[in-house]
Parts: sequence; C-alpha cells; structure tokens
Amino acid sequence: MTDETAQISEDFADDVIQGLSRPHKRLSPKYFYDDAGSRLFEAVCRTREYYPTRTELALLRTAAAEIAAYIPDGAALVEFGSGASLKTRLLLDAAPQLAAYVPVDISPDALERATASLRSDYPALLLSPLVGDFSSPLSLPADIHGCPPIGFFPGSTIGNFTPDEAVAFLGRARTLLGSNAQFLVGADLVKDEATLVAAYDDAAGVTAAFNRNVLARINRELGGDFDLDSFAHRAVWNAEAQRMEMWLISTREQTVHVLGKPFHFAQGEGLHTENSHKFTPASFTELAGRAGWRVVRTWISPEPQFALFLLTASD
Ligand code: SAH
Ligand code: AVI
Repeated sequence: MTDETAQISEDFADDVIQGLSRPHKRLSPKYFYDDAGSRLFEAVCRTREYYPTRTELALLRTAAAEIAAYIPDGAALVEFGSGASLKTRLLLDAAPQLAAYVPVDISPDALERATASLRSDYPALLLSPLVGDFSSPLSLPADIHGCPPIGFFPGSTIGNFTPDEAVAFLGRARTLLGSNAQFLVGADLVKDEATLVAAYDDAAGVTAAFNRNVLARINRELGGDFDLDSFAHRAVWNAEAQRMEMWLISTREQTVHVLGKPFHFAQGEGLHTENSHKFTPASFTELAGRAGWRVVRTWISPEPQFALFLLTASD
C-alpha cells in the first residue's frame, strides 16, 4: 500500500464514523469508488437513463478540434477524477501536440486499468498517474516539469461538491495548474425533473446498486454489518439547491456496527450519500469567477443539455 492509498483508507474510516455519528447521517460520494464501485459507475454510464456520459462524449466529439486549438505544444493534460479515461481519448486523438497525461483519481484500481490500456494505445505519451484525493492540495509529478499544464474535469464531477467546496477546489486547481493555465470543465445543466430523477434511478437498478455499494465497502473494509437489503435507494431533485440528491433509506429500525461502534437507524431514516449540483451557464460562470477563473468558451449540447466550459486563469 502506498502512503497515499493508506491515507485514503484512514480518511475513509474517520469520515464514515463521523458521518454516521451526525444527527443527519451522511457519507462523502468520494467513497463510492472502490474497485466494485468504479465498475458499477461505468455500468451506470451505460444505462439508457444516465444521459450525462453519452451527451458529454458526443459534445466532446463535436468540439474536439476547437478545443485542441487552445492546447499548447508539448502540454500536459491533467485530469481530475479520470476513472476509465474514456473521454480523454477524444482529446488525445484531437490534440496530438499533448506530450503528457496526468490522470488523478482516488481509486487506484480504476487508475491502473485506465493507464494500462492507454499505455498500449498511446505509446508516445508520457503517462504519469497520480492516486490522490482532489479535495485536498495535490502536487504535479516531477516528470512533467516544463510541460504547460491544461486541466480537464469532465463528467460534472464538480457537481458532487457543494458550491463552497467547488470554489475551494477550483482555487486549488488554479494554484496547481499555474497562472497561465486553461481548464476544461464538463458540467450538467438544470433541466426537467423527470429526466433528472430517471438518470439517478434507472429502471434496471444499476444506480441503486452503485449507491448501496458504499455500504458493502464499509462492510468489506471497516468490519461493518450493514444489511444492504434493508436500505432503499432514493433519488430526489432539490429545487432550492438545484441538485439531485441520493439517499439510502432504512426500511426498518436497526442498529448497524462499524469498527465495533453501534449506529442506530430509525425506520425511514435517511443516509445522504451524494449531491449532484446542476448548473446554468450563468451560475457556473459565477462559481468559476469566485475562484479566479474566467470562462473563455462554452459548448452546450442539444437536449438533454450538458456544457463544456473552457476557463482561463489569466486576467
Ligand atoms: N471522468 C470520468 C469519471 C467520472 S466518475 C467521466 O467523466 O466519466 C468520478 C471519478 O472521480 C471516479 O473515477 C472517482 O474515483 C473519482 N473521484 C471522486 N472523488 C474523488 C476525489 N475526491 N479525489 C480524486 N478522485 C475522485
Ligand atoms: C461522478 N458523478 C458526477 C456522478 C453524478 O452524476 O453525480 C456519479 C453518479 N451518481 C449517480 N449516478 C452517477
């Protein structure tokens, strides 16, 4: 186990105990992504209802040549939450001037699988994967020194932060990437409630399994005894906060143990597992501006609308 992986395991234990001890129980969505969770997320992306992935892929395909024109020669693409690095391939193909790729992910398993397949498909590319948590400060690997960095944060993963957390993240990214950097961010846009709820509650139950996997992970890694069948998956649109929320609802009164500690759930009590904020071009521009980024280009897909924002750190 590397130092970074050990730190992530330690944080997982502390955060779970803290989150389950609160009057309103909650867990951070960053803990969905163990090996099983990363695979379940990829299965979610293939469901008919989860439109963001294929919509963003199609948008990237359309915009790739225009995006490539902003990428300097010999640049390093730094991707936050790279997962399977599928969308990355569109940029790598459109911008052969990219010399290096730094995928950053909290899931060592997803990172290993993605880099193994990229290594054989892009042999000339310098690959420098980074296991890490982007909710904390990161450092770029030494081997990309001299390559101008361009940031990439697809998938609307930025929506999994609260607005204040998103501003803090964007500020850290600005420091990491440097004052002349550019940053391409994918963000899902506000749309009708039925489309949103279906995307987070697909008929085949893949998202439900993804949501429940965090309990299975607690059982596997923290000696938990969650009975997965007594937690129901719920996806709700919070109109005021402009976000989808995922919850696990206890279907009976029960006491669960984690690391030897008891946690009581009343019948109907919820465990909040994820927020997925949705944006408008104006709300995203305001958020980015609070962290010192300016929107230089916006690409928006046909409905269901998803946006790509190209940000620059320069004034
Ligand atoms: N970029 C891909 C994957 C998105 S899923 C896409 O657009 O399809 C979100 C990814 O972010 C997962 O691979 C997950 O492991 C990673 N992730 C989530 N929270 C993270 C964090 N705090 N630090 C680093 N990676 C994180
Ligand atoms: C990774 N993240 C942006 C996804 C989202 O839409 O919030 C995770 C996800 N949750 C449910 N389905 C997919």
